[in-house]
Amino acid sequence: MTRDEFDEHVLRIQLDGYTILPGLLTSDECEQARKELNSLSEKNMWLGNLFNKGQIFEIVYQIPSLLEVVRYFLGQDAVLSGAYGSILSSGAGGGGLHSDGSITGPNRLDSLAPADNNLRITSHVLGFNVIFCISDFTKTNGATRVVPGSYKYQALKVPPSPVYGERIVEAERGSALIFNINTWHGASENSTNEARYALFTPWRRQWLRSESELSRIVEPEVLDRAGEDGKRVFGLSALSPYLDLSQWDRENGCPKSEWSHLQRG
Ligand SMILES: O=C(O)CCC(=O)C(=O)O
Repeated sequence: MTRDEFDEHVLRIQLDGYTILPGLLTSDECEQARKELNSLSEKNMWLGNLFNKGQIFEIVYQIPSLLEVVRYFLGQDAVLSGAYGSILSSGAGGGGLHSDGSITGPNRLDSLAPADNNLRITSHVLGFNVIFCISDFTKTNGATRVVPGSYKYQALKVPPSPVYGERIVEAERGSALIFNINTWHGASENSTNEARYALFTPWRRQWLRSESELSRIVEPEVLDRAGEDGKRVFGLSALSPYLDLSQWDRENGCPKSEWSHLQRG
């Protein structure tokens, strides 16, 4: 990515709340990911924490140009907070829009305090969703739709769809749509006969509660393959201590026997 391209993506995120990074995955990588999603799905496996379920998915947090944009907004210690697959079948999609971060993040209704006056935090980017297009995203196959600029809207409640300005994001296979989690978005209807494939890879500020605690989920060999950067990406570089030092058995690397009930899985 050239400096000018980087600046343009930054501006798009600042103005519209989203941008499209083209050509992050090759056609071969998309094909491998598609096959792997189908195979997991045929085995009835949940399409979450994909980095542990197929080596092809490890690429999603190892693309320098993507990391550069993510870290520009979320800090150098931004953490991956999930990696999900989506197979949107014919006829599925459409319906309402939502913001992300409504379960464990800043858009959680129950976390609004009375003094917030029903206003969410819009001053800073707190998280992104990064959607990898494993299929071409077209006007008719269920591509994500977004409302440009909606990330600045302070009220937490999302108006019913169709919302003024909402648009379907068309993007080539191998691109990634990156958007501020405050952006109102949702899948559009897939009116074609083929499934739409995608990977959803949300990122958060390191100090924000993630969708999943990946530091405790990631397999050791997956972490190994991520190299030094893996510790940041999976949030291991800034873990809060969960035991008092006096409770820790240094020699054996676990809680002392009288505190063994505090052992983390
Ligand atoms: O399927 C899509 O295009 C939208 C995905 C979505 O809404 C989400 O990841 O929060």
